[in-house]
Amino acid sequence: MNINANLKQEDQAIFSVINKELERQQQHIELIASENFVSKAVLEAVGSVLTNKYAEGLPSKRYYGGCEFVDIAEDIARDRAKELFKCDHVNVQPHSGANANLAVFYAVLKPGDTVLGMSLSHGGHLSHGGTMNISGNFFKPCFYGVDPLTEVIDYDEVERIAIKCKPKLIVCGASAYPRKIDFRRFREIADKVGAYLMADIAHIAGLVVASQHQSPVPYAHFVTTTTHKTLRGPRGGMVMCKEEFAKAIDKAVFPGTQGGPLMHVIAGKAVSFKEALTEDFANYQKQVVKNAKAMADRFIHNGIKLVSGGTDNHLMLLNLSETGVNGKELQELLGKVNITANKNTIPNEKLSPFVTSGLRIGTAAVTTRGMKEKEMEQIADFITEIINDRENAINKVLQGVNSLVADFPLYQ
Ligand code: DSN
Repeated sequence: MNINANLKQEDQAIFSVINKELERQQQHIELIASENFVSKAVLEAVGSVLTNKYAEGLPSKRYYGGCEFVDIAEDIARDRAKELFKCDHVNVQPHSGANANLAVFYAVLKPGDTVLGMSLSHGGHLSHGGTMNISGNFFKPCFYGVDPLTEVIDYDEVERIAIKCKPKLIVCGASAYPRKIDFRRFREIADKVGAYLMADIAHIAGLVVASQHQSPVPYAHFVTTTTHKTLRGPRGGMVMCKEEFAKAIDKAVFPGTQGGPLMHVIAGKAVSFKEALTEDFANYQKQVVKNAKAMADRFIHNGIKLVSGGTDNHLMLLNLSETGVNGKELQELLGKVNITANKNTIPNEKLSPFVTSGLRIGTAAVTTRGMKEKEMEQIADFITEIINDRENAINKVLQGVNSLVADFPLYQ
């Protein structure tokens, strides 16, 4: 079955969008820290007939007939996830990371209970108690951030805040934090105040699998993740937990916060977990971290300030406050030279979240394309030239980007 041929015939508009997006992905340098490129095998699983199937419930305990094959897919996904993360229990049904987080909140909290999470402007995520999100509206949020001088988490300060606000749940994990997170220390703090600990490893899941970051699994009561960032699977989420919370988590996902699971996506998750169990994947993650370090070093060499002075993981945050260009302007200028990144708030941000003084950069996607340290330096130089010379640098940098991406084909 040639899906694209049918799509072309039936819906020229969407066929054209998909082809243009493919071209964009091929021709741009993708630096959004939460994005990656899945394998063709994952694409095929997600684009499969499994999308036709309703399967509310869990394998062998469904509310629909005809689930004998999707049951196998979900069991494979669960077994592989358990092998990858060495967790007691996993639910692979959450449609997204935010849904995975919501399921944990629903499993252990009552409306009005206090949650301590990392502040959004210091790198946290809106589903960790953000006041514009259900997590901060139905629950009472309090926040920790980074130390104003070092720009890294000060665990003693987190402990002081936890003692003061007495949370029932502490959330660790971040969307824009370039340093390692000490999950063991977070568990000590949680134990001290009698709180549950949830680690959201959406960004660093691939690094955790490849031992490039401490695993939270031995320490956190709940571990949530997306499957599409460094883990390089299809867009989706999952929750891991200790055996004692297995039933509560499964119930919180369905029927608590979701209806039918997306079985085509669960099959895609299973395929990506198989890939993540390989030596190649571990080497890929090592290269992601080496690439981030090489790029960060080059920015520093070029005189660009980085939040916390560098990176330990797959991402870095440029502090643009002394450059004369803000995050929004830089994101737009980079768009003109086919470099995709996102503006981001930095600790103690003075500008609005729509403008920002920062740019977040990640190396997961460019590493999937096969780029290494040399290319990271080249990309840091492209971005530095744009920061320094703005519109005047566009023609030259665009030529450099075109020639770089031509050497690293994608989906060909
Ligand atoms: N939106 C994701 C990110 O870009 O980090 C987090 O959900």
